[in-house]
Amino acid sequence: MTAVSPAADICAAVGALAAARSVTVLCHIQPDADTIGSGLALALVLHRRGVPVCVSFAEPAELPEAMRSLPGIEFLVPAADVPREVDLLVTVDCGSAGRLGALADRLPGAGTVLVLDHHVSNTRFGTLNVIDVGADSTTSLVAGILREWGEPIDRDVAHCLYAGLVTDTGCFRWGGPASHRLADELLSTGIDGRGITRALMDTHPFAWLAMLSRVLGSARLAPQAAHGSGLVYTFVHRADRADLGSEEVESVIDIIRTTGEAAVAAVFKEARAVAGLWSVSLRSRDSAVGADDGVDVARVAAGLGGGGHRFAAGYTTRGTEDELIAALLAGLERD
Ligand SMILES: [Mn+2]
Repeated sequence: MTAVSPAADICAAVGALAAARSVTVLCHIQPDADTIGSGLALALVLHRRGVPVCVSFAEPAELPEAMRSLPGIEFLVPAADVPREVDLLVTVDCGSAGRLGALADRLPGAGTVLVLDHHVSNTRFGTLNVIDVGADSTTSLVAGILREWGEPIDRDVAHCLYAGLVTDTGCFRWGGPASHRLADELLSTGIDGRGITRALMDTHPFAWLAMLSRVLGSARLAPQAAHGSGLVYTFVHRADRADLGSEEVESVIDIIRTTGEAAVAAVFKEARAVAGLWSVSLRSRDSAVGADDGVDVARVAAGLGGGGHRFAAGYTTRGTEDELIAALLAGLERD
């Protein structure tokens, strides 16, 4: 986790942004507040400079409810409306072109592709790649670019950046000193940090409780998995998620991963529209804070066709429950 992006990369990114005559910003599929916050912050700044800009993501069709109060939402366009050709295409928080979903087909029509990301598994699919694996969020990286660019972080931009920061640090549970300094800078613009956190992380519909009771009640513990470190896992079936948004489904891993008897946690989430298609969230943690012995789930996920960070990663797969769990157990044994 060293390889902090050289300052030269940041300068090149600033050069590309400052020179662009038109910009498309693409966020990853199943967007979270880090990718959307990064995209909207860039859009707000580019618009302020008079540059035509749009922001989009391939799926789902609608932005999750929790993110609809973010400033700059007016720059979001449906995937079908994203221009085929653009001067500069920026991807935010996407570890690979696959994370763009159907919008990956816009890459060839761009004069320059600028990849801004903090995933260790990033495939560097851009013309310019600014990958800072030391950044706790992509919005932190965007903040660094704005600083270098000399573009002020006003209240609306700060709101977007804070949204990604608070989400990707788990409400600052695993935020480093730089994240706390950035939070100080952003909150000093007068944004309502408490309100932003409440909207993004602390609000769920009543139906969430029933889903949780089914999904948590059927969780399994495999103490021998991952060379004896232990695995806890559960499945969220299509029927479980019927009336719920993706943010409710994504919240399950944050409860599962607190299990003390397991160093690795997994949540298998069946696609809403396709039976037997699963996206899998993986989390790991050290045996004690600072022990630095946690399983590298980015490597495990990469072996199964996905990617991510050392302690948080994911992949997409197909199969029966038995097949899914067998493949994951084998992947954990290999690591
Ligand atoms: Mn992120």
